Amino acid sequence: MSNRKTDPISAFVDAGKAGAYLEDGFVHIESLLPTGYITRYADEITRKVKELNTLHIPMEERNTYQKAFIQVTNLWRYSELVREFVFNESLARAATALMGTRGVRMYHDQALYKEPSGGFTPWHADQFYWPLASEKCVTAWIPLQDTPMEMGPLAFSKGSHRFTFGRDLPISDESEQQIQDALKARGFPTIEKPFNLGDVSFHAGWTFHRAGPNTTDLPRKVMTIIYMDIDMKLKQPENAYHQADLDAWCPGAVPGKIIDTELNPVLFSKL
Ligand SMILES: O=C(O)CCC(=O)C(=O)O
Repeated sequence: MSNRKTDPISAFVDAGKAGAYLEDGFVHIESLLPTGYITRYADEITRKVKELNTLHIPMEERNTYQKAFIQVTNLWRYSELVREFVFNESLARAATALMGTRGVRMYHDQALYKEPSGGFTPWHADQFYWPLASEKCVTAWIPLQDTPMEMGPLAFSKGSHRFTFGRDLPISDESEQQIQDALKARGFPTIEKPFNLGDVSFHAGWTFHRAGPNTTDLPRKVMTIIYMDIDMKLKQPENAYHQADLDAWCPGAVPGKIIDTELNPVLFSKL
């Protein structure tokens, strides 16, 4: 990870592959992180997910969103080891290169564990939830094990970050159906393939994505890091989700001003 000239992230950034991300709205990079690097942190992430999870109702009593995954957020605040993983400077540099910004800040992190028999993740675009003034925000999706099709790897609608239909739909059965139909009608291809341990994808805030169910008897463990432009400004909240996100991820931030609270440290800066 430390050898800038030869590590895969530098190779990726230096090869100028950001163009594919900007064009497609996502990029799946194979073998971006050494497998040993991920396994060093995976058990601690899982420990924290078990400790902090508040969703304890049986699968059959859950709604579609709850069936999709256990969601535990901002783990970096609860574990020094997870903080080290989430603050990985090389990953933040890759996010910076993809978005073409002068650096990135933390928006938040979240673990998304799709349990055995966990349901599908409906089509949605994350930025519907986020009170962010520009589209320069990106999620790194990092599986903590090999993720074959039966486990529900993340799937992307290629080029859909420019498609405005469905941007007002929260994750739900309605978003799954309506967005699916609209993307199909407009001919956006769905790109869905397994992830090997070490693969990382990055998707933009407005890119539509989903995941299939987990039909295996093992949990699909995934850690995500959500980066935003170092100069990202807060947008005036337009819905209850925006307000909830503002309260959770950047309390005290002011509409029209750069988001710079203690929960939004700079993770990489070119300066
Ligand atoms: O992991 C999943 O099933 C969904 C992930 C997702 O929606 C995201 O990372 O934005």
